[in-house]
Amino acid sequence: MPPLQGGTMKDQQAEKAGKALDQLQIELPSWGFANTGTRFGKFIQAAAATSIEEKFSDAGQVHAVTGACPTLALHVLWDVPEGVPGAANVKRISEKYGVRAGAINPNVFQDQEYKYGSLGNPDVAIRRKALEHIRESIGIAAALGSRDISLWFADGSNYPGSQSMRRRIEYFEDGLKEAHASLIPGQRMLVEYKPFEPAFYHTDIADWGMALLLAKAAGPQATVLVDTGHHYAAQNIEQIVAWLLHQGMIGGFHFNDRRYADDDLTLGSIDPYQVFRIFHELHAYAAEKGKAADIAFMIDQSHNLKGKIEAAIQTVVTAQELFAKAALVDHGRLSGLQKDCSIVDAEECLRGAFWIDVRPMIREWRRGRGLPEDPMKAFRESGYLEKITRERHDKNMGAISTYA
Ligand code: RM4
Ligand code: MN
Ligand code: MN
Repeated sequence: MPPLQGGTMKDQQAEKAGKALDQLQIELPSWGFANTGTRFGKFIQAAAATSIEEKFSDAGQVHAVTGACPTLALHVLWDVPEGVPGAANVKRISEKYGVRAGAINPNVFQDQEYKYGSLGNPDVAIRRKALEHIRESIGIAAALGSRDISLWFADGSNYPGSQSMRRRIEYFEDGLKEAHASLIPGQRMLVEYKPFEPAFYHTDIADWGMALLLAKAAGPQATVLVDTGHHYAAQNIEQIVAWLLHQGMIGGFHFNDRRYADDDLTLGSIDPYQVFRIFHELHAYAAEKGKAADIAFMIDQSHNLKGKIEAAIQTVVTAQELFAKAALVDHGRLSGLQKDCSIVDAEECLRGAFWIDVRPMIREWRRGRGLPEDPMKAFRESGYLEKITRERHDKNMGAISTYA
């Protein structure tokens, strides 16, 4: 690529990367700051957040060093168990720490009644209970000024013949339609899919096709949420993203990485090229249409081994690096090469961007915005971790770490 007048190729790349980074805001998950575990037990961290206030405080630290995380996704039962009346307190805390409430996640999987499902349950009374909870969540979102209601369902069955999969499609269509009717203008409903777990025979919303059809059935404010960890190992996720972009139906991402199943590992830790390819689809779409798709970028990870705040910072930095790299693909040149079926050159055009070291450009971008060049170092030097470790130690260490 020959340099254009008025700037070296490096300058142009830095400008492109910077423009992309200006647009990348990443939502943190409240549950990513609390102690969580595996099926076998919890490893308690002394510094983990023990309240909604501490979650906002921790998120504020990630935002302070990255400048990229102005919102925090909330899980209703874990964060706002009082329902709509609890919204005022969340608002107060959110203002105190300079982080807004993001997507509201209803919880229709934790209560005993949901053993055989929520919106897909054969018992109409339980379907109603789930619907009422989703409506309450929509009310919380309205009270907090949150745009997105993020829906994930654990619904499914473990044994062939034990449930009517087809009947449950109807229950889901009806329930989502009714929930959609409670949305206020401007709100969105994001429908998440996942192939298995906790159900191991059938999951009611198992893949993007099912999520897409249900979102379409629900109404115009419903779209699909792609959790990068919710696919089978060989799945081409960027192709799913391409399809959803084409349909105007991609509303959000849950970022994480995986090696085997829904591992919730740090984004890009296992396969950074996969994340790059997803970002490339988004940038290529924006270049072609002159406008980026309206997508909520959210993290959905829970770390047992890494420190929670450090893991969040590492994820945001990784997302920025891969997003910036993907922004450096020469779309004009690539589309010419694709037309000519110049396979090797087209592939190299894409792959070449992946290998550009964007870190110096990102440091520069941070400097220009008054942010620390190295967010992790800035966090470690802040003394915050030592402070919360002292303050929260006793509370966390008294927690139960076994599920037995
Ligand atoms: C699921 C899914 C959802 C999350 C629940 C708790 O695996 O990723 O987004 O809310 O876990
Ligand atoms: Mn998720
Ligand atoms: Mn998940």
